[in-house]
Amino acid sequence: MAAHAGSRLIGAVLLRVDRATSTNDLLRDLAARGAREGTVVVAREQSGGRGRMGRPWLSPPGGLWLSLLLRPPDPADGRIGLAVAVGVAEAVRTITGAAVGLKWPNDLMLDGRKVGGILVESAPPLVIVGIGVNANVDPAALPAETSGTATSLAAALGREVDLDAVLAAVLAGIDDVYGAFRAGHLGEVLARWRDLSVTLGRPVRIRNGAEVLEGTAIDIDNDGALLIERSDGGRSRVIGGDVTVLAGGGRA
Ligand code: BT5
Repeated sequence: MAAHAGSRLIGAVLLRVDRATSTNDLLRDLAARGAREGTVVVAREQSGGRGRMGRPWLSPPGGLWLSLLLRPPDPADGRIGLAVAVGVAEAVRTITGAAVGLKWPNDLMLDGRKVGGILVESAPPLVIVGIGVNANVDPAALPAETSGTATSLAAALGREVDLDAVLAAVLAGIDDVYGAFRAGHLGEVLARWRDLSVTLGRPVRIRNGAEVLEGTAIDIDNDGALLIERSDGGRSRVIGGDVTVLAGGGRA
């Protein structure tokens, strides 16, 4: 493990490994052995990377696969994932110039495709946040089910990005937004999320298990839930699920 200089929380302790099954699991083990808040684990590749609800997350070399340990005021606060997504998206935009946006709740989007995702696993009083960014990954090497829906920074920019520079920027970006989050500046964090959103103002379909809901995504509320205006004019408040942005309508 190597320590950074400075007073930053996120990445003050940083462990790099060549390969992990899942960096979330590796960090969970470290947490059980007393790792402190802000500890980060980065793997060059994962053999058992996962997304939400146990879905597989393909993690070949060339991507940015990391997990970080947080001890937030309320480990069940769903806005943690939104806050981390803001930090990652802002940093990637600044350091690479790629116009990464956010799709509620946890997707990093680029050119209408998924370029990364965030997995929040609560282990009270801790929270383990996994972050995957397809940096220099060839989208053609990703699973067939992602064909046409996934991209990478390199594919979109037409050049490889400097993984270490992206990692450093992402850690600094999360440090910044998590600082605001911990200080209780939720309004600011949610405003930054809205600025990056590719969901709001758009017609969407939301699947949550067997439930399907369609309408226009109009906002996120103070708790980070997605507010939908249905075609019958009524409103729904969504706290989980998978959002598909439907073609047409609204702002980009
Ligand atoms: C996510 O889940 O988007 C969260 C992904 C989190 C990955 C990080 S990597 C470091 C840390 N360690 C882990 O084990 N995980 C975290 P979800 O929204 O459920 O999206 C999963 C779906 O995305 C899958 O069912 C596939 O369809 C698709 N997918 C899989 N690998 C992908 C990839 N590399 N790029 C884009 N889409 C992918």
